[in-house]
Amino acid sequence: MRSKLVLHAVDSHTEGMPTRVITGGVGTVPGATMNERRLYFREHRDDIKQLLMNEPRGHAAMSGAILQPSTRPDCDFGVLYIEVSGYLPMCGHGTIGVATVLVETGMVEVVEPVTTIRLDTPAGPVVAEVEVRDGVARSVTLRNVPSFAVALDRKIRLADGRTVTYDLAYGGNFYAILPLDQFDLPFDRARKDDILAAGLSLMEAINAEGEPVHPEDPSIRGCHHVHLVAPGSTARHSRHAMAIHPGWFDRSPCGTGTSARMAQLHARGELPLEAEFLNESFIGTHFTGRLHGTTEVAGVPAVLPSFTGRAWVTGTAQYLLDPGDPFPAGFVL
Ligand code: PYC
Repeated sequence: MRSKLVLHAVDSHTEGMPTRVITGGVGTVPGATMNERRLYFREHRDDIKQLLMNEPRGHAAMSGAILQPSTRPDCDFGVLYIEVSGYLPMCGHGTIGVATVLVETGMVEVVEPVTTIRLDTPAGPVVAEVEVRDGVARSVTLRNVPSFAVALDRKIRLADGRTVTYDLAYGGNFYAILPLDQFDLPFDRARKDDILAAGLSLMEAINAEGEPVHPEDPSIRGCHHVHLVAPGSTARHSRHAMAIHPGWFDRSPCGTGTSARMAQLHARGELPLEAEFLNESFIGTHFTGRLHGTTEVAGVPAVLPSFTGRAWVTGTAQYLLDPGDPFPAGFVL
């Protein structure tokens, strides 16, 4: 067996969505902040992301997180998020996977009933409170970055001539949020290709008109997620399909999407602070969310969200690259 590199991984899934947690083999990525490391990695080490996310080691909806030393004295670990689609500033399901792996592998001191882990992410620090019973991580409550509504009731014309009305909100990534029935589609997995195409067409139109940009960090930009709300959803229990660039669905209820959705509902006056919000994924799994307070991001009114979900370890692996492998970056079919 030969290999040009060895990447150590603990694979997990959060409410159905994979997170391949890379625990060793990458080294410390240059950069004074995790966002600088994200940009460096995207520029100089995309080969590692492609190897780990693309086929044959990954698949079209693969997602992962690379553990790093923290760049901040108040955090335990740094995290870089990788996906088939690129490098997210923040990923909720991925962070729940990371926190679960850190506890279950004993990489952090495990305290019952709650192990608190502070994580340095490209979007800012977040806190994971892992509920631990009999040494097992049962659930993770993640206190996410400040989230905010960018626009409500914005109209846009799509390539097929249809005009839709959507809200735009930020929860660690930018989310366009709108009822699925604006596309005359049922909330039915049998129509997933049409639902995905609808989400991608809106994404394309929004970015063509002008990418949303984070008011404090212009490197966080673009709308790559469309939150298609199912009929019958309310401000307490919502179901959705999350279409993600370049063409896949989140299997989990999407943590940053849940945060953005709660910020949108709060901006609409429909979700008060401390009210429980149940957010259900396309496959029927759920996160429970809550808003704990208000703040401002560069003068924009924002909320402080948390969400709770579960993750399970699915395997451990050492990913190798044989020098004779014809697909060192994998491939996308
Ligand atoms: O859970 O935040 C999330 C997420 C983003 C993309 C896929 N999952």
